[in-house]
Amino acid sequence: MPESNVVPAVPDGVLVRVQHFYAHQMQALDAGRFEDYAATFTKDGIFQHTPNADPAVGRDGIVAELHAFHRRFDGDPVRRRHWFDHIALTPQDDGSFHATVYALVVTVRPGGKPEIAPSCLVHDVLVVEDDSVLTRSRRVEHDQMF
Ligand code: SDN
Repeated sequence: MPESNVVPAVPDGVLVRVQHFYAHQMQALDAGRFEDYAATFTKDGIFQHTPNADPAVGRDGIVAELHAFHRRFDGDPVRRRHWFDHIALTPQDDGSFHATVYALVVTVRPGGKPEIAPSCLVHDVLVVEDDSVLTRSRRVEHDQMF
């Protein structure tokens, strides 16, 4: 039963598990541990980090896409951190959760100031089971592209 028309009820504990999951998932990405990041998706997981680009499918596809994307930073001593906030969960009829999340990508180079770009809206479908959380699909919108 919804708490209100706009704020769906979510079972106790799910939000904290999702926050914990996102922290590990995004720290894996920012540390360049692409296999670990891909392992946070279901085996058939779908990942689209940039609009109008073909989505990566499956864990091997996600790893390959991330290696290809990050080649632009070869020789560039850059640190990128993906900050998530405002995690809005909506239970789906099949037991999964839809999550819309605000994400900021913060980039820093040695001695430089942090730059924030892009600002994103993330659309995830999360499979939350007794002992695991996995991303079934992720589609990232960029706020400057409208
Ligand atoms: O995994 C994400 C990403 C992501 O992987 C991104 C990548 O480059 C690789 C979760 C949530 C948001 C994002 C956002 C991005 C931004 C994207 C393109 C760029 O940085 O220019």
